[in-house]
Amino acid sequence: MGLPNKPTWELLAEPDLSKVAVEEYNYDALIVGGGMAACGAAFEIGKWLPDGATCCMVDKASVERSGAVAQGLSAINTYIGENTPSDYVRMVRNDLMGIVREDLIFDLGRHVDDSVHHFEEWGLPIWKQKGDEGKKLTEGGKPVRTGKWQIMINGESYKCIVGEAAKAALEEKGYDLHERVFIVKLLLDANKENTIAGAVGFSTRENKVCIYKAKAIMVACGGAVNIFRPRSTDEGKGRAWYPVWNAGSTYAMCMQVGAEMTMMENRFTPSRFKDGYGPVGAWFLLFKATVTNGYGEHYVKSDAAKAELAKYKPYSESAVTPTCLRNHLMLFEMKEGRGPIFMDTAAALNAFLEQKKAEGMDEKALKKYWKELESEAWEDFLDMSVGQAGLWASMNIEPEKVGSEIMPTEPYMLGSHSGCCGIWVSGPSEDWVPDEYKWGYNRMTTVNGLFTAGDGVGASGHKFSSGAHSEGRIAAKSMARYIRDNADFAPSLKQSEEELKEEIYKPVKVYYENYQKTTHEMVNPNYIKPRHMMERLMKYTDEYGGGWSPYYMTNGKLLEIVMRHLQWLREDSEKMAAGGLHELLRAWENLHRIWTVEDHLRHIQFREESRYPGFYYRGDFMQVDDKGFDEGGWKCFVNSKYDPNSGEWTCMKKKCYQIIAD
Ligand code: SFD
Ligand code: AMP
Repeated sequence: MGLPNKPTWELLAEPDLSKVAVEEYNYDALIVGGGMAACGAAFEIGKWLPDGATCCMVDKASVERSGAVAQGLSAINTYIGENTPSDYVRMVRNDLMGIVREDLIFDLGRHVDDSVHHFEEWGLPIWKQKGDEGKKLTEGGKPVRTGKWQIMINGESYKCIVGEAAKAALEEKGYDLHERVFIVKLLLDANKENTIAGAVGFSTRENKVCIYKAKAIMVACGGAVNIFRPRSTDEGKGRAWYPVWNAGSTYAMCMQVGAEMTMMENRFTPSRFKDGYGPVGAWFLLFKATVTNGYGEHYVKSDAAKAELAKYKPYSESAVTPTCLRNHLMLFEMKEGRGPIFMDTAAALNAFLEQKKAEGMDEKALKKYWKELESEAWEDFLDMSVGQAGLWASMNIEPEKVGSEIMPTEPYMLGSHSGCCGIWVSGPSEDWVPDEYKWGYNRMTTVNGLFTAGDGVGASGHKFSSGAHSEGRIAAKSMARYIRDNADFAPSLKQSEEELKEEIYKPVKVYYENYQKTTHEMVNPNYIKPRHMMERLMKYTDEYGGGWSPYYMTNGKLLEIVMRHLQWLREDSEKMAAGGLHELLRAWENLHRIWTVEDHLRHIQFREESRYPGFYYRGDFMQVDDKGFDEGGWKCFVNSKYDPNSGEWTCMKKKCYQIIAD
C-alpha cells in the first residue's frame, strides 16, 4: 500500500523509509517515456537488438493515454506524400526563422510516412478523398489534405492504437513495460567518463523506488508545460494546450548529466481558441477561415501589417507566413487597441455552402452537406481538445453563426511541434552531413549512450505526432547498434540504493517532519508545497521572462532579476514537501521545470536579438540579426552545457549549415 494519493489530516502517520522498497533492474536498453517517440522506439528496437538482449519502457502514466496525444488528435501534421523531404526541410527552415538542423529534418522527412502507413495498418482511420474511400495510403488512396503537409484523421483513439502496437512489440520480444513510474534523474557511470549508466525513479502507486542500470537509454518525456503563468485562472487552471503532465523532464534530466542543449531560447507560443485552447490549424487550413480584429477588419491584409512583415524578410516573404510572425501580427493588432481577434468561423462555413449552391446543389443535398460541415467543425475539437467543445456548448456558440476569439497563449517549450528547443544530437553518419553534426550514432546526445527523440531533439521542429514516432524508431535503431558495439560495457552507479532512496523521498520526509507545525497544511514556515512552488515559478517567468502579461517582452535587466529568483527557488526547492505520492510527483516535476526554464532564460540572455517575434521579444535587441556565425551575427545556433562535475553552465554559438538549396 503506497502513501495516500490525496492525504487527509487523519490519514497521516510518521513515514518509515525502511518500508519503501527498492527494486533494481539491469537492462541493455531503457526507453524513458511512453509517448509517440517512445512508442516508436518500442515498436522498432526489437528488430535490431541482438537475441537475448533486454529492454524496458518506463512511463510515468499509462501508455494507452499518456503524453500529448492522450486525448487524441484530428490531424497528422507531417505526411510527406507527394512532396519531397527537401521541400519539407525548406518549409521547416522558413517557419523557424532560418536556424535549423537540416540533416535531422531531411532524415525525418524520408522516414516519416512509413510510420503513418503503420498507423493506418493498425486501425487509425485516415480521411480519403471522394472515390478513394476504403483504399489505404499504401494502395494509392489519396488522403484529405488540409495543408501541404497535414492530413485529416478520426483520431480520438490515436494514442490507444499506437500504444497497443508498441506494447505488442515489447511483449513479443519478452521486453518489459513499467507504467506509473516517474523517472527523477539519469545516472552517469562510475568509471567511464561522460557515459550513461542508469536512471532512477519511483512508483506513483506504491512506496517503491526503481533503480535502472542500462547500457543505453532513450529519454523521450515530451516538452515542458506549466512553466509560464497560464491565462487560465482558478477553476480553469490545469487546462493548458500542451499536456500538463510533461514537465520538462526530457530537458532537465539530460542537461543534468551534461548533454549539450540547443536553441533552448526557442519557445512555442501558440495561438489558440480563447480559454478552451482548441487548435486553430484545421480552421485555417481545412475550413479556410480568416481572422479579423474586433472591428471585423482583415488586419493581416492592412498596410500596417505589411509594413510589420517587411521587417522580417526573407522569412515573411514565403507563401506561408512563419508561425511566430502570424502571432506577431496578432499581438500588434491587440496592442494597437483593435482586439479581440476573431476566427471568422461563420463566414468560412457559409462560404462552403454558397459554393455548393453556386454549383447547383439541390435543397435536400445542401441540408445534408451542411450537417456534415457542422459535425466536422465540432469533431475537430471533440477528437483532440474536448474542453473547447464543452466551452462552445456552455457559451451557446454556434460556429456557423458567430466567430470565436483566438488568443496567443502562455509559452510552451517543445521540439516537435512549431518550436525547436531541445538537445543537440548526432545526425546520420552520411557524407552530406557536416562533420560538426555527426559523432557516430544517429540521435545520440553528447553523452555516450544517451539518446533522445520527439520533443527532445532540438533545432528540428514540425515533426508532430508522426515525426515523433518515426524519430523514436530512428533513435532505437541506432541505440541497438550502440548496444552491440558496447556489448562488454557493464554499467556501474556512483550512488548507493540507500542514498538514492533518501534523495527521492526527501520531500516526504520534509512534510512529515513539519506538518504539525501549522494550522493549515498548505502554509508552513518550514516547507513549501509543490503547488505554491509552481505558482512562484510562473509568476517570475511571466513577469520577468516574457510571459503573456508583459506581451512576451523581456530584456537584459529583467533577465538578471529572474535569474536571481530562480537561484532562490532552487534553494527553496530543498524544502518542498510532499504529503503523498501524488505530491511527490508534483515536487519532482517542479524541479524539472525550474532546470528547464533556467536554461531557456540563459539562452534568451545570450542571444542578443529577437529571432522569434510573436513568441518572445528582447526589448533591448528588437531586431533579427541575420549575419551568420562567421560574421559575428546571430544566424547560428545557441548551445548550452551544464557541467555535472563543476556545476557551471556555458553558452556558445554553433555554426548553422544550409544543406538543402533554396
Ligand atoms: O492540433 C515521463 N500535436 C499534434 N501532432 C499532430 O501530428 N497533429 C496535430 O493535430 C497536433 N496538434 C496537437 C498536438 C499535441 C497536443 C497536446 C494538442 C494538439 C492538443 C503534437 C504531438 O502530439 C507531439 O508532437 C508528439 O506527441 C510528441 O511526442 P513525444 O514522444 O516527444 O512526447 P509525448 O507524446 O508527449 O510523450 C511524452 C511521454 O513521456 C512520459 N513522461 N515518463 C517517465 N518519467 C518522466 N519523468 C516523464 N515525463 C513525461 C509521458 O507520460 C508520455 O508518455 S495541433 O495542435 O497541431
Ligand atoms: P495548429 O492547430 O496551430 O497546431 O496547426 C496545425 C498545423 O497547421 C501545423 O502544421 C501548422 O503549422 C499549420 N497551420 C496552422 N495555422 C496555419 C496558417 N494560418 N497557415 C498555414 N498553416 C497553418
